[in-house]
Amino acid sequence: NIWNTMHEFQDIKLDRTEDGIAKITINRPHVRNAFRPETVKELLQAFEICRDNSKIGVIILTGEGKEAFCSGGDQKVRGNGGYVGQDGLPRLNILDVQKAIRSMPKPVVAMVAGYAIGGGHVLHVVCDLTIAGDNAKFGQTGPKVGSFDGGLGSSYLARIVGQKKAREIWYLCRQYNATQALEMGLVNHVVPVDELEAETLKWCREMLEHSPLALRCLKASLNADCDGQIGLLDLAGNATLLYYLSEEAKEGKEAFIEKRKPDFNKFDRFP
Ligand code: 2NE
Repeated sequence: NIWNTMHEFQDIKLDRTEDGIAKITINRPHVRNAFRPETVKELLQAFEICRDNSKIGVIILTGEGKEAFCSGGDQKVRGNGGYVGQDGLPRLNILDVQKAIRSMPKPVVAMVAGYAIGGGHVLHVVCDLTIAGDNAKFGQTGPKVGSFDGGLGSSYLARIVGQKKAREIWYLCRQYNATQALEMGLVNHVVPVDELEAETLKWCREMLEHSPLALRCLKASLNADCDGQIGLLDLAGNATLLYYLSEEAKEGKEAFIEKRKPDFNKFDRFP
């Protein structure tokens, strides 16, 4: 077993390999890995742990078992105005997880066996890459069950598969198999489900060989193309990070601390 527990949760599992791959598993197979508010809180915590751990380079998001990646919001705890947790408040906090995946400065890979449906489908859509088992099934159910995700679940989906296909997926609520998903560019690769984890790890390890800062900036750049000013915020945050690492930026800080005038003239002005 290559997996070591990073943190104990109730609804999810958080494991890691020695070489810097984290795996977040939604662990509610009795409801096809549907999420309730507590699941979502734990997912947010897990993503924060992975973000803050400098040894983690890539994160896998998956569901327990081979039946389902995730079947979306737990309809059994859906109340008026959202999904109701133990605190009695109705929430749609899965949108915060989508934001966390999107702004995570490390690649997030969806590893999909079985159903990726409804809000579970949206989760794989917002991940950077998707590796699917040959038993995977994809689709939205919103208009069938009285719900919809008009945010990234629609607009970003359309960036991936095109406007016509995105409308078909949402309006008709059909299910698509792994081959169809591959054909429409919805997933990166399909393998026999028994080889899913090995293949996903292979993709992760290829990314781990590459410059983390380059991957981080590429993710922010690709996001910025559709994320408006929030996309620019993340992209510019990376520019600031890189600038802080430079002698030029350090001169500004040191001059302030030493109560002297900064000497920026000693730095080259690049063409
Ligand atoms: C996922 C799917 C297609 C699987 O079908 P199948 O035949 O393999 O399993 P089955 O028998 O339907 O499900 C097994 C058990 O899991 C529960 C079922 O009720 C069943 O429990 P029992 O009857 O045996 O007690 N289960 C499955 N999905 C569940 C869910 N989402 N919530 C609660 N229990 C669930 C099939 O199960 C299916 O179509 N599931 C529903 C998918 C769905 O509509 N999800 C919600 C979409 S809306 C959403 O996620 C959302 C949003 O639109 C906007 C914001 C936030 C969330």
